[in-house]
Amino acid sequence: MKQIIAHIDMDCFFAACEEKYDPSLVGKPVAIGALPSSNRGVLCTANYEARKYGLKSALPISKAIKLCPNGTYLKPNFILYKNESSNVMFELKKFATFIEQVSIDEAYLDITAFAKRFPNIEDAAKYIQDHIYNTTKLKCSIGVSESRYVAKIASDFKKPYGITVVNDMKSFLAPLEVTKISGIGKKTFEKLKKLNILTIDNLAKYNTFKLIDNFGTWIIGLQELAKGNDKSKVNEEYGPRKSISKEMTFDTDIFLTNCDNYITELINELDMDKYSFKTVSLKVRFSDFNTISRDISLKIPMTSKEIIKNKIQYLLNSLKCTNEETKVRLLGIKVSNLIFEADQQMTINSFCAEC
Ligand code: TTP
Ligand code: MG
Repeated sequence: MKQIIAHIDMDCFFAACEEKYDPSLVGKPVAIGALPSSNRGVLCTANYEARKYGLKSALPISKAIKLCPNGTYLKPNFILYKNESSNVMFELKKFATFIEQVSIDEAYLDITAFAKRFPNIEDAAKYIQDHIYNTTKLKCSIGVSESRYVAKIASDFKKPYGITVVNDMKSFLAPLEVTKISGIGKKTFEKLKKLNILTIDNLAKYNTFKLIDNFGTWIIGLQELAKGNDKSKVNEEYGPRKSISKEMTFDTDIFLTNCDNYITELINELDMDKYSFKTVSLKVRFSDFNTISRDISLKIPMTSKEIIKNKIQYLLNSLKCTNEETKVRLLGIKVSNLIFEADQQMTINSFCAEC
């Protein structure tokens, strides 16, 4: 392999974090997300015990309770998951020349140099998997390939706690359903089916001109992926955070005039870490699903939650629909235009140096 890319995806991440701190949950069906008491909302995830009952991400809680009445249902603890995610990423960096975190529980690693220390790539991947488990007590699955997107498909291949190394991309990809290629959603799949394109191999071998006639030139990129042609690299580091936000969907719609306490609750839950912000935004979804958002910008970066509260209050008042009857389904707040503490310090230092 010219480059060796590993895609790491943690197993039932939110549920595994909960099990880590409450071992009594291990071996029992556990789901994280909406609570049975709310009867509204969906699951974020479920552990592998719960998946035997059909519980999974995005399943409405009302259905989940019917499928698994004796399951343990927990409210998400995002601060815990973020901390655990940081620990995992910290450990993963030890093996990668380049690392790119793409979500809370997954990352691409360029392990070309690291893998050379082992007799084969499987051993290198096993070493990483064991190290993550030993240091964080969390399990992951790993896919390895010369191509980023094949590595991602491979990490899902033997979940949980699996390792899949793809040496021969063509034969690995050929029998897979074409929807495994990210970018091929339901609609495109329906159209592909009409052309008898069901597998990745079907797409790879289909006449390119006929494909363009049916889909447009954008399909060429996907056909190249189907052929196993993917030259993309692991981008150095994950970029700085762009925003910090919190949303709340109400079990029963509330009056806009009664939002204050919920706003305070949302602001208290904002995990500001070491960031200051220059923009504050409010999002409101009304009972008819009409959704609006309003922003306000500050002259200088701030860290105070009191300021967020003042600005959100101002934005709420400016909605001009404070009709007593107006009801709200969802409230969201966001701070953006973020500056990380260290960068801010650097700016101040360079400013002082110029004085
Ligand atoms: P995933 O990696 O998609 O799922 P998972 O880690 O729970 O399970 P798997 O073993 O199949 O990888 O997502 C990571 C976390 O992101 C998941 O634990 C919860 C959260 N999440 C949601 O909140 N909503 C969703 O719809 C999905 C898919 C995930
Ligand atoms: Mg996962």
